[in-house]
Amino acid sequence: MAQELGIFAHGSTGIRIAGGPGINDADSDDDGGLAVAPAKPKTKRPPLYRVILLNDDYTPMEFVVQVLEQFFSMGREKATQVMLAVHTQGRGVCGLYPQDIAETKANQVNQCARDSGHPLLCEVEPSADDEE
Ligand code: TYC
Repeated sequence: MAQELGIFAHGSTGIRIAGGPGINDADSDDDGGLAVAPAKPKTKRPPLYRVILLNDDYTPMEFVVQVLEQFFSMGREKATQVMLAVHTQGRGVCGLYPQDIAETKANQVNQCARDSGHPLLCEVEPSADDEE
C-alpha cells in the first residue's frame, strides 16, 4: 500500500524521513548515503570556582588539617601538604567546584572555624578560564 502511494521505507531509497519525537536512528548503521553529523552534546559543564584557604598566625596546624580532611575529603598526607603550602605561601587552593558548591564549602569552613574560635578564613574566586 505504502509503495503504491510512492512512499518508500527509510533505507531503500537514500531518502531520509525525519522522525518525530521518540524516533531515534542511533542504533542503525544505515545513514542512507548521506553524511550524518554526530549529535551535539546537550549538556555544558558549569564554570568552576576555586576555594582558597588563607594563612593566619593563630589557627593551629592540626585544625587546618582536620578542616581539609572534613570538608575537602583529603587524606591526612594531602591535607598536611596543602596546609603547609598555605602556611608558607599565604594562600592555597583547596578545590575547584561549581559556584554554589564552592560557596557552601567556604561558608562551612568559615563557620566551623568561628565556632572553634579560630580566625581561619576561606574564600571563593572564579577559576582562570572564567575571568574576564
Ligand atoms: N600559620 C598557622 C600556624 O602557624 C597555620 C595555618 C596554616 C593557619 C594554614 C591557617 O590556612 C592556614 N599555626
